[in-house]
Amino acid sequence: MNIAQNIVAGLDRILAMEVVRVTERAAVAAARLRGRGDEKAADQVAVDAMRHELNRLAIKGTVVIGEGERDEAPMLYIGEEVGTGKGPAVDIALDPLEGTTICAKNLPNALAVIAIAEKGSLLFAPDVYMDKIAIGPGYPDDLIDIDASPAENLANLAKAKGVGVSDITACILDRPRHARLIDAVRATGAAIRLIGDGDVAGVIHTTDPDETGIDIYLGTGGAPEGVLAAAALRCTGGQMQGRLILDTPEKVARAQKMGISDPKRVYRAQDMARGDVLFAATGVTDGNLLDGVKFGRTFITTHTIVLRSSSRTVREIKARHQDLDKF
Ligand code: VTB
Repeated sequence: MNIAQNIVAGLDRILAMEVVRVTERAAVAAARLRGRGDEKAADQVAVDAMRHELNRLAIKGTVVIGEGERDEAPMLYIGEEVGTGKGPAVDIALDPLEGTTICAKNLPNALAVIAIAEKGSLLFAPDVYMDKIAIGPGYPDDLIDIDASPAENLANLAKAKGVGVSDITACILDRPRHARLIDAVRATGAAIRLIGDGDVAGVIHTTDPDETGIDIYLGTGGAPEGVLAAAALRCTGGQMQGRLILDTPEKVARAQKMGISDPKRVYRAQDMARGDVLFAATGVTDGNLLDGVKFGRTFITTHTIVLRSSSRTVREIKARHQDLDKF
């Protein structure tokens, strides 16, 4: 097969294989610090490891969603150029350790995550909160509506799924700000899976309810995490809506600087991550969809999911790393 055939639509499909190493490496680094109570250290090693591997990819990448603004994040900051520079120009959204607290406490579903998209096709989201709602694939378009009440959304979902509302489970971040949302969902009879952190995983879990037990994601979390989750949903199918919470003039101004003119806009998954998108996540701690990194005496195993929007292929890659020196 020649290179022209590889570039069927959008991104070079070889990248989907190559990108696995990037999240694997970050996950292994973070996993060494699982359960040590040191979130910062776990994040730092994941960032270092991801950056190292990312810079070996044959891309001309720009970090669009990263560790923060240049002055606050020395590595993988927004705007940083990554990759060898010899290859396609791409946008990158990443979170070397999504769920630093989960990792520090050694709780489920910490991930190393990356999304790669064609240049200019990822939402340049400020680091503010985003109100989010998401469901998995196989439902009629526009079944969920971020402006409808939780009761309406849950009733519509249950009806479309052919079950009662009490058979539906919603995933919500366990935060005081969600007290009213939690009450509203409980009033319907639906169940709630409360998570401590990690709403990228929370959204992805809606795409496989039989495996994860989660049908819908609701609530506010980080906007950067919203873009990462949207990238994953673009690949798996499913629906998501998000709205930035720009509740101070300072935040509105910050968003405006990043090109966001309508502060109340509702973004669907396809508005946050357009065109051809690749997404990879490696489990750091054991989780509902991915196993965490396992350290054996002679090898390390990693479990990664790799998704591509143009083909909708979902690949799970279990790797046994025997050259331990490279980590
Ligand atoms: C979520 C979650 C992250 O931040 O976006 C959350 O996915 C939202 O912020 O893992 P608060 O913690 O302020 O509620 C994390 O928990 C941490 O980045």
